[in-house]
Amino acid sequence: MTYENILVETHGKVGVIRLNRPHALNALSAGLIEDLNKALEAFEADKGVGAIVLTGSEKAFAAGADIKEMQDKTFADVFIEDFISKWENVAKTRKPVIAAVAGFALGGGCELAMMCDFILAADTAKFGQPEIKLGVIPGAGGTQRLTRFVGKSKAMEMVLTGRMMDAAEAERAGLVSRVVPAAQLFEEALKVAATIAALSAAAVYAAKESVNRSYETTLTEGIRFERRIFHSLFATEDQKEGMKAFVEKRAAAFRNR
Ligand code: CO8
Repeated sequence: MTYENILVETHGKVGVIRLNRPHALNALSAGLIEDLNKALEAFEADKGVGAIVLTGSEKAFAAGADIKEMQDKTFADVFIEDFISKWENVAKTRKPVIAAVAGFALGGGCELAMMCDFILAADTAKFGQPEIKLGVIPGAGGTQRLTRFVGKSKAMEMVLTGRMMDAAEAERAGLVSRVVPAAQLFEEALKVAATIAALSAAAVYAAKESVNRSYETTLTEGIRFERRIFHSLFATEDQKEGMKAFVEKRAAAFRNR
């Protein structure tokens, strides 16, 4: 399938989605989000894909929602269409999604990266929530997810002033998992995604669900949830194979599904 606003390819068991509106720094138009949702759905259904990389260009992961498309909308327009509600699909994807961010990740672009399971950043990456400068506030989780990532003080400063954070600051603050030289970003993201895709799919889904649970419940409930999911993995062939392979000092051959 070909798309107008994204490029899609697979590298072994890794699905890659590249945001591709170069004339607008990958601004997130309705068309782009529609393409993104379709591509995610296709990778989610594809048994040959075990992990997904979401990336942009050297200059921009995405410079936010498309301001030109949004500027004339009225309150009734955005309220009735529930503007942005369809933009959350990345966060609902069950397969791991890694954001590989170079250049600008602003507004909805930063929010989109934060919806992924983790962010690998190029040393050129710049993160920000500049919506306040447009007379609005973040609308796709920026006030909520950024605060959970970096804490109240830094999130508040960024959301209130629109200041950008560079890659080094983003790593110090815990927004990104790692920073790599820009020229190595894509290869590194593919490598990490391939590592995940080679593991037991049941264990990978369970791990993702359990870490995400920590955002939505108390510590006691989260630990109980984790323990039960941990127990359930003893029902899989991959648990038998993974532990047997360790004891036999060989690489595990997971079934992956
Ligand atoms: N929307 C539409 N067009 C854009 C956007 C955008 N967000 N960002 C850049 N462009 C366009 C520019 O208009 C320009 O087009 P043209 O050549 O036709 O004039 C082209 O991309 C190149 O941009 P610049 O010339 O401005 O490039 P610079 O290198 O000088 O500056 C910046 C780069 C700093 C990134 C600058 O473009 C900028 O400030 N962009 C806007 C950033 C912004 O405010 N983002 C927040 C948008 S609001 C939002 O995201 C609300 C969240 C909604 C939820 C989203 C859910 C996922």
